[in-house]
Amino acid sequence: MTRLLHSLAVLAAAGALLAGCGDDNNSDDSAAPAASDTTATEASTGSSASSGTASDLRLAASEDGGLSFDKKTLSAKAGTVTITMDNPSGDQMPHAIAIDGNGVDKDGEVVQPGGKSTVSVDLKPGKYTFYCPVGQHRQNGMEGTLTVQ
Ligand SMILES: [Cu+2]
Repeated sequence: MTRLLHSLAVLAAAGALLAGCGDDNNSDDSAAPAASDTTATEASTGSSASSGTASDLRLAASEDGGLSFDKKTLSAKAGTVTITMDNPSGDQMPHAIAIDGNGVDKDGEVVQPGGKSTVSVDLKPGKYTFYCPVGQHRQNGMEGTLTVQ
C-alpha cells in the first residue's frame, strides 16, 4: 500500500517535470522543484499558454478583526495577475487589496465586511508586495509577498 502510493507520487512528480520541460520558454531558471507545489495544478492545462497567461489568486482578511491576511505569500505566472480578497462578514473593518513593486502600484476598491476587493494587473517576473491600502493596515501587518515567475 505504502509502496503503491509512493510509486504514484513519483509518477506524478515525473509528469510535472516533463510538463515543465515541454514548456520551452525563457522561464527555465525558475522551473525549480520549489515551484512544483503551487504550479502542479496549472501544469496540466498550461501547455499552450506561453503568452497571455492569467493567474487568479484568492485570499481573505482575518475574520477576528486583526490586521492580517490569511496568507503571507502568493505566487503567480507572468501575465495578467488577479487577486481577489474576501473581507469576511464577521470582520468589522473595511479592507482592500493592492499590488506594489517594480514600478507597479495598483489598488483594488475598498470593501466593507462581506465584500470582495479585486485588483488585476499585468506583471513581469519578480517580487511584489500585496497589501491593504486602507489607513495604517499595511504598516500593521496586512501585507505579504507575491512572487511572479
Ligand atoms: Cu485592511
